[in-house]
Amino acid sequence: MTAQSILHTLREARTTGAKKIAVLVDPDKTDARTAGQLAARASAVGVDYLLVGGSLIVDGQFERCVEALKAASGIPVLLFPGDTFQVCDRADGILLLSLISGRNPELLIGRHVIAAPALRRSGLEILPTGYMLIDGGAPTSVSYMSNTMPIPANKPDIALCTALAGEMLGLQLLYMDAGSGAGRPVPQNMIEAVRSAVGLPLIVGGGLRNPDKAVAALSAGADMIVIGTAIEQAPEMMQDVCISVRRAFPAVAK
Ligand code: 1GP
Repeated sequence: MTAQSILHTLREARTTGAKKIAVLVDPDKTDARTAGQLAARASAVGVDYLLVGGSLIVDGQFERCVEALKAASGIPVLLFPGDTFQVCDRADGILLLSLISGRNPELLIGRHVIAAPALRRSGLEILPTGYMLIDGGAPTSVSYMSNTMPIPANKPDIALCTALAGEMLGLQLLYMDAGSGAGRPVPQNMIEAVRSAVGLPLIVGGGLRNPDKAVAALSAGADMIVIGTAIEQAPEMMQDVCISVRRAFPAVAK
C-alpha cells in the first residue's frame, strides 16, 4: 500500500461513481478470533475497507484487533479513532477526524496536536476528514462523548454549509455519521445537498441496518458507506449488502 493510495482511490471513486463498502469493527466488542473471521468473510464478499474504532475502548483489544484483521485479509484497514490513543501502525491509514459539526475545540484541533508526533512516526496514511455528526433520532455515544450537538436532521442547509467550510479549510474527505446504532440514518436529501455542493469523497454511516438503506445512501450521493452494528449482529448481512450495492451500481468498476 503506497502512501497516497487510499485517498487517491477514494477521489477516483468520487469521480467515476465506483461505490465503496466499509465495515466498522468495534474492538471492544470483537475479539481477535472474531475479527479474523470477519475479515476473511469481508474479503470473500468484496468489502473494500475495514474501519476500526470506537468511542470507548474498555477491553484494550485495539491493537490485537487490528493485527487480526490484517492477518486474515488484504483489505485495507483504516483507523477511525475515538481518541488519541487509538493509533496502531499495523493499519494502513487513519481518518484524522475534525469534528466540524461540533464546537468542541479539543476535537477540532486540540487532540490532533497531541497525536501529531505519534502519527508522523506511525507511517500511516493520514486522511484528513471533516466529520459531521447528524441527529439520528436519539443521543449516541459520539454526541455524548464528544460533548457536541449533532446537526438537526431536518437542516440540510447547515450540513451543506458545514461541508463547504470543511472543504475550504482543506479537509480531504467528509464523513456524515448518524452515530453507531442510530435509529434513523442520515436523510437522503441531506446527503444530496452535501453531494451537490462539495467535490470531496463522501462517506456516510450510522443506522444503515439493511442493504436497502445502504443502497439508498449511495444513491443519494455517498461514495462510501460504513456499516457496523448490523454486521456485528448478523455478519452474513455483509454479503447481502455487497450483492445489493454491486447490483444497484453495475456499470462502475469496483
Ligand atoms: C458509526 O457510521 C458508523 O460511526 C456505523 O454505524 O453501527 O449504526 O452501522 P452503525
